Amino acid sequence: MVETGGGSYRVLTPGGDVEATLRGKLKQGSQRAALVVVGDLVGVRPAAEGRFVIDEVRDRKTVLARRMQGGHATKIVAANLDRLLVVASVAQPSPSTTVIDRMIVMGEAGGLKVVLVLTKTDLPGGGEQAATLARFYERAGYPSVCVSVVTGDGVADFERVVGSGLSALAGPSGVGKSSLLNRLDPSLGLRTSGVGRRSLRGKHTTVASRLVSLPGGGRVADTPGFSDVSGVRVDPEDLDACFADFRPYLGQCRFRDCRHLREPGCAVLEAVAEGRVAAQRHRSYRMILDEM
Ligand SMILES: Nc1nc2c(ncn2[C@@H]2O[C@H](COP(=O)(O)OP(=O)(O)OP(=O)(O)O)[C@@H](O)[C@H]2O)c(=O)[nH]1
Ligand SMILES: [Mg+2]
Ligand SMILES: [Zn+2]
Repeated sequence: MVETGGGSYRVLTPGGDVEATLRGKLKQGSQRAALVVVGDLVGVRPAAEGRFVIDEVRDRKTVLARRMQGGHATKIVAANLDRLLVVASVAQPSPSTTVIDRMIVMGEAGGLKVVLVLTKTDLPGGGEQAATLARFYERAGYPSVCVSVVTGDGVADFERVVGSGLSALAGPSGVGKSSLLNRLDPSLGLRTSGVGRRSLRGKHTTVASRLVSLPGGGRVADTPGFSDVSGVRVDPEDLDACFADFRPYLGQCRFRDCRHLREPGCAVLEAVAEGRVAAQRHRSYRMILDEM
């Protein structure tokens, strides 16, 4: 399923795109907010008057989910994604490792590969800033691409990263997510911030979720509600495994239920003390754990 909005779903079939609705029974059978999401593998059957209905949803390989604002309910945003592209700009807005780390956890928790996309390298000092961040996250176990849609630097690298499978872009407002997609396919004409943007504040510019097929291959989910990264959805005991740089040490702590906060004999804390794990990454871990 590649696009939803207003109760209608666009489904890619071997014979082309079809518009479909959910079969009433299937729709009512679940209490979940989103029964069918972008990326879902669905079965469609022709119905009366040339219409189609979705009558089957396959098990999901991965899910990208976020917590609803102010509540404990979670919302699945997309399914079966292969990777999450965590987008941060070197400036305007300045990058925050805390925000980046939260988004990484969101991807890890859903079983996605995570790739960092560092944008606006054309801005003064941007190249060095991007290289520093790339090195930092490389050490933590995450690859990155540095890109500028102004100079075109790194655009080919980005295109290679998204060139196969299903990806989603996550990142705060204004980091250049839509600009990147427009650069790969100018015919998309996605709205980018600038003229008229202010007046749209508070509303969702994108009301529907959709998967964009790129000319160079691959599909990218352009889903609303991704700027809000406060809603990490993961069980507290699984949070440590969402930090790639902690993983080599998990299971080596003295206590089996070690939270890696101040426990004696903690292998993660030891790695932090010895500089094998960045202190900043551990701070992000503690912050996210504190909020749970
Ligand atoms: N200098 C520079 N500016 C850029 C670059 N990419 C995007 N911008 C600018 O950054 C602003 C925000 O870009 P968008 O593509 O709208 O950002 P977005 O991440 O889609 O933002 P939301 O849709 O609000 O989440 C626009 O004014 C772009 O022109 C870049 O590589 N270099
Ligand atoms: Mg955008
Ligand atoms: Zn520990």
